[in-house]
Amino acid sequence: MSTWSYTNFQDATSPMMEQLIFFHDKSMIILILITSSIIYLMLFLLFNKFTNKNLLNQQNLEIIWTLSPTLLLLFIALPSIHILYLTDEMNYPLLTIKAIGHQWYWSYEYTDFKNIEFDSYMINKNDLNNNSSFRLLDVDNNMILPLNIQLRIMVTSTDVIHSWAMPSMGKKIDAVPGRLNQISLMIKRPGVFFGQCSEICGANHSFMPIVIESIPMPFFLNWINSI
Ligand SMILES: [Cu+2]
Repeated sequence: MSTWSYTNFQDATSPMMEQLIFFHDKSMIILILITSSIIYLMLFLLFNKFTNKNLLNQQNLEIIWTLSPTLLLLFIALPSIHILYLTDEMNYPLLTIKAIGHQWYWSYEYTDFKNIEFDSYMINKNDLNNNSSFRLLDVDNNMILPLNIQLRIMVTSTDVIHSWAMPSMGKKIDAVPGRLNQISLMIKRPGVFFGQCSEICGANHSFMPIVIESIPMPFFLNWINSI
């Protein structure tokens, strides 16, 4: 999870988030390369007294400084589009869970099983366990999901637009009333992961966090049977 003054990405929990972080790092390297070379050129131009009588018409130079930015942009655009389309890929999900936004809590329906649905409210400040809970992030009923399984989350809302977001998995999708949005998800690590509603949805927008608890498949089936 993200803690105080942590400005970087959270550790990736899903393969898609790993790819997003790789792409971010790659484009940052290109960005630094461009910025530093431009700064160097500008300073070089400012602080020297050289003149070049041939610089009035230099076709070769113009070809180079038109083509090189084009190529750089292509090197950014192609992987970006690749990842964009990969995030939309469904990959034959084995389990579907419906996440429904309400003012102001989430509810989850495990539609592959009979009558498994529950609400997920933030734990009030007064009810927090000081040793083990996180203020404004922990909920009374975690969304429990199995590890290493292709999942599908269907997201919708009953009142206003909310947004279901889980940063460590690279997922964020709007919960729109009357519309069913879907995202695919594969969790590669066991643990408890935190997200928050990411669409300003009313007075208690800040108080409808999302908690995913990922556990191995046998434990998940035990949990399903125990409900
Ligand atoms: Cu909301």
